Amino acid sequence: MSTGDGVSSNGHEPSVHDVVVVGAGFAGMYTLYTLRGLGFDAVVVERADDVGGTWYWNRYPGARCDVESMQYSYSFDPALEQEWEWSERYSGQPEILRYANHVADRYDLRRDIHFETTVQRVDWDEDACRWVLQTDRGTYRARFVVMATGCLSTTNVPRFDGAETFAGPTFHTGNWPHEGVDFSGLSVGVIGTGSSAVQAIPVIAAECRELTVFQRTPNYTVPARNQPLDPDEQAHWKQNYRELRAEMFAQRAAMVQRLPDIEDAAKDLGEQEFNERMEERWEVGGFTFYRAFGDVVLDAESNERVAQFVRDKIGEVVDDPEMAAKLTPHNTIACKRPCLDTNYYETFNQPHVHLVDVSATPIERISPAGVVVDGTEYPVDAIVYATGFDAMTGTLLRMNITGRGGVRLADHWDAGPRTYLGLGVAGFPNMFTVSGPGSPSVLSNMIPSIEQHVDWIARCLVDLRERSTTTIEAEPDAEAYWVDHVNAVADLTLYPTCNSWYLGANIPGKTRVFMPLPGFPPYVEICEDVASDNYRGFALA
Ligand code: N01
Repeated sequence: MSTGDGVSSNGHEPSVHDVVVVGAGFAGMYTLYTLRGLGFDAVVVERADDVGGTWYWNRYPGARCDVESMQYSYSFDPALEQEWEWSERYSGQPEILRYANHVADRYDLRRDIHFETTVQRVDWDEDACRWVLQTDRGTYRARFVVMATGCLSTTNVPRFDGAETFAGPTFHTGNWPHEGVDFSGLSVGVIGTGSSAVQAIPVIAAECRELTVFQRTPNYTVPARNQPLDPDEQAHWKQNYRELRAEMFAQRAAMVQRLPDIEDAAKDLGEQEFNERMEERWEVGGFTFYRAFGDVVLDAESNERVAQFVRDKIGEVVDDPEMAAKLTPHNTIACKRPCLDTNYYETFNQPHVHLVDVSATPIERISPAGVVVDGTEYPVDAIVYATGFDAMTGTLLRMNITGRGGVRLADHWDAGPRTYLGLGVAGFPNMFTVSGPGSPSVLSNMIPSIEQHVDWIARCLVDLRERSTTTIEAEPDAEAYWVDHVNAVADLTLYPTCNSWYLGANIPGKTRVFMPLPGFPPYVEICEDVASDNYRGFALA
């Protein structure tokens, strides 16, 4: 089968394909599965030596998904849904990686995945109407390219003076050694207090001799209440998967909560009713906490009330008032990615756990023996960078992509990422981004979001094939309209009020633009509508 350009799946040039997919995480694997099933000659290139993406790289102690297991899985094959057994309410990284491997084996995906292959350049060849991908293993040509490169796949390692002089080992949570790390007997420094650190700190603290956490911004976190998955609950999901998946898709973050979403305003409730509702959700655990009211990320007064509830909890959990004060955030709650934890605040009651506030006086430098803040050296044997990612755009921009007329994606996105629907970019024909900037992506449950994007792309490729259309490209006006739309939706919320990675604010020099689009169901509707309306906003040639 071919896309009409003479390149067949049985073609003699092994490096020429209908579609090259970049990345073998959940997005890349599902893209390959789907396109192969539709008769396209698709190949995946992946820099790692195996599948799993995020779950391949993020092997830090305590790494676990914040989305509940029964909802963080593929829905495309009912047989797969039925046969896979999850063991905990939230799956740990090893279990999710086992699942990714199971999927790769079950559908024989590896035969079309070229591992240990890093993309170095991606250029649109105008005359041949093809993409040319230069990798460290040779050149690939394809009519279409699908960037399944993940939203959090390029690590952010801040430049600290003297970092290279440190005598001990250093680790980044997003690039953890596969053989694991033994911290027993060591004094460990952790830099950062985001989601990764919130998960890793209690586990590292349980193992090491001394733990010193360097905190720039205190974080709100809500108990996850992880536990073994109740077999009856698993059976219930398996018996009702179709209805429950439909329910997930109707939710703004594409996941069903344990307690119903309530849409009233937090600021309107009496003291007792407010506290009862919050307490119940604190006990149930998970993101349902943020769904107690409809306006937590919309109204500053309501937000402050919910934030104060968590601040009071920190005061109750942490014994030392000085430590509690340092751990207490004062910014808007949930405008950064909310964290879920297992004994995070409790960990700071342990005598061997120390907290260094680097908000007013940043880390000055790294010395051979430790971390220096405000002239004081904190000796550590090992440093864990839990400092996050150059999110959403970092990986795409590092691939040196040039489109029509040799225009660099980096230049086109100079003032922040510009896409149409988070799927296409003007001037970059036949290039699709899965969970790209401008789509719900990281504000939603990633696997359903990925499936929605890949299904849309697959339908589009089939439509193009049937019409013998060779290129599809976002129109500049449609792209401009979409960028305005994403900003307008974000401006209705409190999201832009924090220095978050959603805005690119964690990377020095990165343009601040709110990158994901809040609201999954209306987005899905728009995508359907665009496709049904002859791909409105895309030029077909
Ligand atoms: O990264 P982060 P992360 N000096 O950017 C600090 C997903 N995730 O890896 O807040 C000192 O959130 C920085 O401080 P500040 C999830 O979407 C999912 O933890 O910028 N500190 C912050 O505390 C999450 O949001 C799961 O002031 C510095 C920390 O480093 C995303 O990944 C689990 C610094 C970085 O926090 C990223 O989380 C884990 C400096 N120079 C992660 N630079 C799931 O459960 C940065 N920091 C699915």
